[in-house]
Amino acid sequence: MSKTQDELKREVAQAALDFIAPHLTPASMLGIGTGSTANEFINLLGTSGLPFSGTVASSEASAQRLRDFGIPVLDLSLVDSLQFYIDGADEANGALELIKGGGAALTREKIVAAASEFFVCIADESKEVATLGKFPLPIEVIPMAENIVINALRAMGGRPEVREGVITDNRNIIIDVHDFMIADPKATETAINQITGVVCNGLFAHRGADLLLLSGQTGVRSLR
Ligand code: ABF
Repeated sequence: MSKTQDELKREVAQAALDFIAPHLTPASMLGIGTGSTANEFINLLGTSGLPFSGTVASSEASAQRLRDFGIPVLDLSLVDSLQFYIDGADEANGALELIKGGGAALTREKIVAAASEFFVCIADESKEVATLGKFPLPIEVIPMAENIVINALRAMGGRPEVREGVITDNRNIIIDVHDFMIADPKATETAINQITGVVCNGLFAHRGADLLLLSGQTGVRSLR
């Protein structure tokens, strides 16, 4: 019988916990991501009894889930660095470059990734692609710049659409870029960041994952 999506998420979350466990000390600080795969990781971490001192969360939802397990959650401004960041993704390629931000938390996720010594990305293999861009690329934008950013993204060959009814934690809008096959993720990440009014884009290419764990019907694959 084939494994369900939930079982695949649990399996890859367990693989991440097994990977970090030997490296943890009572001083370890962890960055924890957002989404259903990250939630499975929180469930396992919360009952693991492993040594670590606390966490920084990439969303309020994850922070609450961590606190429900009695795990300390700190503000990143109080922390020097994070030993590991464990989070999901919307798409991942073989170079460990990612699209993230389907949950609109991309700016916070990018800051946590930047503060981390080692990023473990966890996903089921449905997220694996040869070329990034089938998943619409999320971009956080200052509201008054909506039109100029949309025009610039059209000029780059994408089909930008404002995500209706969504305001980010930073009081900005999200523009999702559809039909955007991203041949050079690092160059595209840089180019989008140059558009005035863009706060952050969901390409995690310059700071991609350090380890990508992908669960499938035959087990968990590890890409580094
Ligand atoms: C976060 O959660 C986001 O960057 C990404 O959008 C999403 C993946 O969620 P799930 O694990 O539920 O597919 O990491």
